[in-house]
Amino acid sequence: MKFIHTGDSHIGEVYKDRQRNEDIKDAFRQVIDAAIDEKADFIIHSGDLFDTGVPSFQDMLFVTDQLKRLKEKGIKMFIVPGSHDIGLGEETSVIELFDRNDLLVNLNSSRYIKKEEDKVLLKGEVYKNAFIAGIRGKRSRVEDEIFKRLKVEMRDAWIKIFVFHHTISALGEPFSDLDTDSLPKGFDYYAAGHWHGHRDNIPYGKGIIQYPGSTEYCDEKEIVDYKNRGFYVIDYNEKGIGKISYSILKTREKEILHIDANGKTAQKVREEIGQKISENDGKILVIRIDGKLNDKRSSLDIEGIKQDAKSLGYSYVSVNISRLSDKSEEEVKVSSDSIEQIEKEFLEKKGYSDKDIAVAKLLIDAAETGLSIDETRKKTEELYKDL
Ligand SMILES: [Mn+2]
Repeated sequence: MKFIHTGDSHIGEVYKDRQRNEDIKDAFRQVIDAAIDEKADFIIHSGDLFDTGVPSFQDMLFVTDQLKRLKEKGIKMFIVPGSHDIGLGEETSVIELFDRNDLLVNLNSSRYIKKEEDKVLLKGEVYKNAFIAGIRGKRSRVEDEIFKRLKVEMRDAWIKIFVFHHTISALGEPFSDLDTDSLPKGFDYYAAGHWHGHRDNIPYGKGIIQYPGSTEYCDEKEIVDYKNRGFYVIDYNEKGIGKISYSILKTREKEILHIDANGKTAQKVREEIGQKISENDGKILVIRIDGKLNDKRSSLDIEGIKQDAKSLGYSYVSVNISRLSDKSEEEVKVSSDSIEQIEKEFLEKKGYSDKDIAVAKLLIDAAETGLSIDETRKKTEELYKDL
């Protein structure tokens, strides 16, 4: 027996770039192809099938077509709604629409989960000698209380799979949203999603936790940080889990350029980039420019740089100047001594109007005092009325 574990497909408008959004769809299509080619018994999807809880009609049609291909081959997909699949109310999800149309199995559909005052009863399903249960992700980053009250109705099977959508503390990432120990015990395979990196074989009880990562790079940071994208193929039999392999998806070649702009003019930086890139067949290009430019930052023609690269064949170009400074930043010398006065003087010298400075002060104060969004909005409106 064999199943595929994938997650974080993010079908939707992840990028403001048509081609990249098509790439994302293509990666999902490759997973479906693999399930059919490998004659998988079923697919486990650990959430974020869509990038938004209200996907476009076109994106829903695309997913429908892919799920129908699986259904024709008798391959079921078991899924939990991810943080991105969930609608505004936290409880509903577009995933349920596909469940009711019998195109996938939503493991958090009301037939599997029952909330009582002090506990949450979770049922799963035994399918092809595997017991499968799971808990959906959450939209907010608040620690999920549901895990503390969880009672799983365990059933006998060759293997037991638990599907979830959280960044566990064991990963050591800066933003974890679930204490690893909160996961229910007694499963053999913990199919994790949410964190887009790829991490194998995290021991937990008698089982293992696995993150396959997203099927495509979902932003510039992921393009730079992650080496490749893929999904797991897991063999199992009456003795439990057998061989596990990580199947690499075919994603575009990528090129990461680091440009040191120190003491260079904007024109020189553009020329240097021009010398470092060359004709190609649809690569992804990320250019990170840092240092101190000997020109105004705004004189760097980012659109022009992108056009230069696109004319050579790059399919997607991202230019990152968040760590680029320019010489105008030195020119501000402040003489005030209180923090509030320094902020005010700095902004005045940078040429901001009294109105801008008042808004900036309000936002700084709001951040410091932890003012709620509603209160901040109310105060901002009051401020504009006065002005
Ligand atoms: Mn995700």
